[in-house]
Amino acid sequence: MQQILNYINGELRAPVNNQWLDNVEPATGKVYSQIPSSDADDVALATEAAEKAFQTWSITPVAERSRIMDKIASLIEEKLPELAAAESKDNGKPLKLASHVDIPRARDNFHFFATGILHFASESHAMEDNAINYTLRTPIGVVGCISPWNLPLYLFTWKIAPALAAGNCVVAKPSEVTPMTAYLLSEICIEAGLPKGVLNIVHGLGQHVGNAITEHPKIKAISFTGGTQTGATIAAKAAPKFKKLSLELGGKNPNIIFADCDFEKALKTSVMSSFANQGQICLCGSRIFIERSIYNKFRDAFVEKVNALNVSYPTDPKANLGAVVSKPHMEKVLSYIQLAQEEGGTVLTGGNQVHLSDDYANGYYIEPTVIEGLDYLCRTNQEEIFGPVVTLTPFDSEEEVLTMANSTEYGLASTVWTENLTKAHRMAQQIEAGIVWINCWLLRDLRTPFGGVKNSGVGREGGFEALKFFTETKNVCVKL
Ligand code: TXE
Repeated sequence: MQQILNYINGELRAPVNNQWLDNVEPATGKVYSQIPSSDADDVALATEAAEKAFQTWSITPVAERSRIMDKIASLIEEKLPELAAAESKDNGKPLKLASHVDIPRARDNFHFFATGILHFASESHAMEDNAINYTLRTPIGVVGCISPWNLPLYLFTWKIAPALAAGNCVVAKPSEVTPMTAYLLSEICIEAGLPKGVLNIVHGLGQHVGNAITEHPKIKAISFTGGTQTGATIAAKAAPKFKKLSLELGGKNPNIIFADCDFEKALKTSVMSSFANQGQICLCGSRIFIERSIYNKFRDAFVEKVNALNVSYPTDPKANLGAVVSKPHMEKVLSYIQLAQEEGGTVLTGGNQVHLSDDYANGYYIEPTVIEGLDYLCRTNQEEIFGPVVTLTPFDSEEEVLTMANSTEYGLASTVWTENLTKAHRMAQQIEAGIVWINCWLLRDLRTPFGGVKNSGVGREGGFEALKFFTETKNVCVKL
């Protein structure tokens, strides 16, 4: 049985306590590898290595940091098939999704910040009374990056790349549910010649490793993506230590479809925004609001397309949906489908666990599920399900749909479908979200600010926002 290792001070090593966790393949429900069940001792070693490496990495010329990071990007590209296969096996997502989305984006994250750092500048402010101010943005030191299981390498590198580019050293923790590609990234970093201790990857449980990262006095900033509840736990521990915090949390995103939309485009994209990655993307549009005059037409056409989706094992080229990430998560999603029916919803299609055959008989598969007839304030429409489940709700006016869209504790992303530009901009202004897509979904420019409001998080990732997060800002005022 393969045992993956921590990556500390440039070496692949077992956890100090020699304790291991089973890693289950969602497609089959079988244990296929083991990961370190590390603890505070491993985080201490990683932090010590990072602190030592920081003395050099922080003053390494930006062009050299950029070169090494671009080498990592090239190696991710070179090893794309192996990384995609590992990601698909670890997460349960279709192989073609890992190949076309997850791993290319991980490559792009490294390439983007390897070049972005070359253009990162700061301001100066001249004063009338013969003085000038200039702003210095310097690396923080050792930072912590904690990431989730839904887009494992994609989100892991989305944090690590800007942190390294800005000259910090990192103690990173991938989800214990999907550790494999983070382990393969360790090997890539060694091959790329990343100096030892610059990046350290510690595997294990959130309450042991994640918590130790949050608590460690020498780790000055925490960048976290995951559940809102966990985000609150991290914030409570980090706040008294005055650590910088970037929290990308849950979402319950509205997908608003007006009668004057481009119907076919809205329909096709809504299938994607509902069920991509088995609905396990914090940006998925899980609450679909449809203007009443086209409600029946859209509902029927949408259900017809959903019925044509193929739930299958991840390496099946025909798979539109693969397995959800774990047995507990499958049970959580199925419990919400049960709740929806108790709250008065009607399941228009789906609603059941899918039982495949042979090797996949014990995998975690759920039918794409569409539910109508629920009140917009019921739990099903207020709580993040994070699976292949969407609800349909008609609306009669902009005011009504804005009230419903903004009614949850979340505010991450939203989608608006209308050919009326004025209405689109009016909606974008009033929707409580960090991201508004108009006539598109998941169209991403890495330079843009990324993050949510309310219980969807604090701070912004992306572009210079990320580089500013991972630097300390100092103003120097000089009397001329
Ligand atoms: O997140 P967790 P999970 C949502 C989604 C999902 C829920 C839980 O609703 O069902 O969050 O998912 C580490 N201190 N999203 O289990 O538990 C943990 O080990 C420090 C939305 O993935 O938050 C993992 O590495 N770290 C999200 C990471 O935090 C802790 C994507 C995320 O785990 C910790 C995924 C602690 N006390 C889930 N406890 C998005 N916004 O994209 C856990 N961790």
